[in-house]
Amino acid sequence: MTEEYNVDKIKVLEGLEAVRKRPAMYIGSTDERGLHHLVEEVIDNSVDEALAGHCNRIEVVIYEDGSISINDNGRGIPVDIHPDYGISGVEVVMTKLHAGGKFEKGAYKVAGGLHGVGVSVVNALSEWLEVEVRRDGKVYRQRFERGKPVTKLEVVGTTDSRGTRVTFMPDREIFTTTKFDYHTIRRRLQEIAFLNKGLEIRFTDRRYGKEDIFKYEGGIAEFVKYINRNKNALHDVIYFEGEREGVGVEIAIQYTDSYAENIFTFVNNINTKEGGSHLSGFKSALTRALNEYGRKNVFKGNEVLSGEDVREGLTAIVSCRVPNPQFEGQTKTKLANSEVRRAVETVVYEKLSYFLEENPQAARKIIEKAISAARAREAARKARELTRKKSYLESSSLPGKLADCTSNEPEKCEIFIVEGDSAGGSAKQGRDRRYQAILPLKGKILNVEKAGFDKLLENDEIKAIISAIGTGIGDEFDIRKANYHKIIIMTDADVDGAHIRTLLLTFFFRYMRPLIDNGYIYIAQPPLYRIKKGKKEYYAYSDEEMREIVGDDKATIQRYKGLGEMNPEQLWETTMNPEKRILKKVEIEDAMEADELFTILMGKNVEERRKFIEEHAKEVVNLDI
Ligand code: 0RA
Repeated sequence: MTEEYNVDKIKVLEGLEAVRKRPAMYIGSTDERGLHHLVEEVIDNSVDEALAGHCNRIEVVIYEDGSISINDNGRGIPVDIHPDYGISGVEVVMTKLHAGGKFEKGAYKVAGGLHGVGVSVVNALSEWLEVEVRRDGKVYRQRFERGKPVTKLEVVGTTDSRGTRVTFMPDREIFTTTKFDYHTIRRRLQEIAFLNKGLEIRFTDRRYGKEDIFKYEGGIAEFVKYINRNKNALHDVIYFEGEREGVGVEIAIQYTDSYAENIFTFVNNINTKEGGSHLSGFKSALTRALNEYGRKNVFKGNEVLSGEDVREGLTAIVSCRVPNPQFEGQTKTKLANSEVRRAVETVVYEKLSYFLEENPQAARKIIEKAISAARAREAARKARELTRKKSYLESSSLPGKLADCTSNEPEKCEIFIVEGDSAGGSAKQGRDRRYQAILPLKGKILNVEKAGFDKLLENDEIKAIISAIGTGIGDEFDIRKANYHKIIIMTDADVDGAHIRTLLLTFFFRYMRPLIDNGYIYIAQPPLYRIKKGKKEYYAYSDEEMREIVGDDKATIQRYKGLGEMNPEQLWETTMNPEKRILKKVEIEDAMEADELFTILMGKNVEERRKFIEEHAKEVVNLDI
């Protein structure tokens, strides 16, 4: 051994110092996302009070100086002295990691994932934090700086109200940005208000003079109505709740005439993006209840509705209260508790069957929608079988236009989906044929938002994409069969290019969603300008960069209108060469916003679309979803 074991090197980190040393271990990251976890954490504590039935109002204020306060009318953090620590409850909650025991809040505490790390973590990562507690007729206050108390817990007044107000300034020494985003916080607050009927949430952003009040007596039923506001609903929202094995189940359902499936699931107000046991319980009860009702009342022959059939055009919220939630999955947002599957399945089957019997008109519309989905699927299956016989969709015989790569290792392979035959030609010549495949698209691909499953498989461009990628679509999708781990959309930097890109993204989002969730989809960034300065050549990918390169000496500027204007070498150099190119990974932070975006951008309502594009001009141009 060359290095001696050195006891001095081992330093046992204790308390909040550990949090300041390794903030990412507690809040995931120190970027904008981590910053907003701080806000989430404090809000969660207030919402926990609401869940326990002690609080019906939460107030969030962002101040001009960039600090934020979260105020609630809950029980207030205990102020008496903790027997083990000899300090007040407030100080325990603010300075001890995972303070439990005497100050345990019990019942539906949020736990797992990045949530439930404790307000002490927020305190540790704040330049300063002030807590005000209103309890037993008195107002108490204490201030901390970078996690350390700088005042005692003092009585500063009297009051006849109760509650807790936490005000903090995130630490610039920790975070890469300390600017709270109005939209991120507003969206989450509205979501919390939808999920907790009757809870009033006020949000004020003094930096911009904005104010919102969210309060929904109808809870998740209003949530579903809100999500479907730009779609054509087939019936009024169906809402029911129940309890089994200590698990609270709340469901809201509404079918529209669209083809998309939108199920959002929550556990103790946490968005379980990866689904889990509650989602599978819901799906199986839905399929069972609708088939049974159909058999008794609607079917003429021996029809059987599949899961996909009964979920076409469905928007649903599944919200559960689970005493000890266990989360798994890549982002720790997949519910593992098996008792929840049984609870949700029982409640949904019972209550939905009852609803269908009591509301034959709505029931008929829903069953008929599912039957037509089943017919389209059956037609598509037959068509596929026909084309299979012609061995068109078989992975062994790829579409004629595809110039495949030679490597058989999907992890190393990429496919460029290219707009237009001429750019496709350049890409084929310019590529590294070992790892890069090229699939040129002739025209615009089908708008899947306006077409059903049967039309989907009649479209040549879509067929070519499906067979090249190899995973299948919908319920048959299997990511392990992907022929490429990078699927790169390469379109012109103009309006048509943007349109084709959106059409492709809509298709991937609706039918091959796991490709997006697993980070397989990318957007190529071709340069906007070629600049010649003397003998040197430069490429610029934005106006800003172009101005920087041009500077104040002489230069010739060529503006690229399309990929077709570049020769194979240029296309390789600027857009395809892994060493030099810029790729944007497509990430969907918020599935609800993506649904709204695609519904409006690709849907039938022209007036809505015009309004939306006016309001979101920037995002639509960049397509940063
Ligand atoms: C510990 C115990 C109790 C409540 C809280 C903490 C509490 C924390 C926060 C943070 C923001 N708002 C909050 N409201 C309450 C239970 C108190 C009791 O049993 O009286």
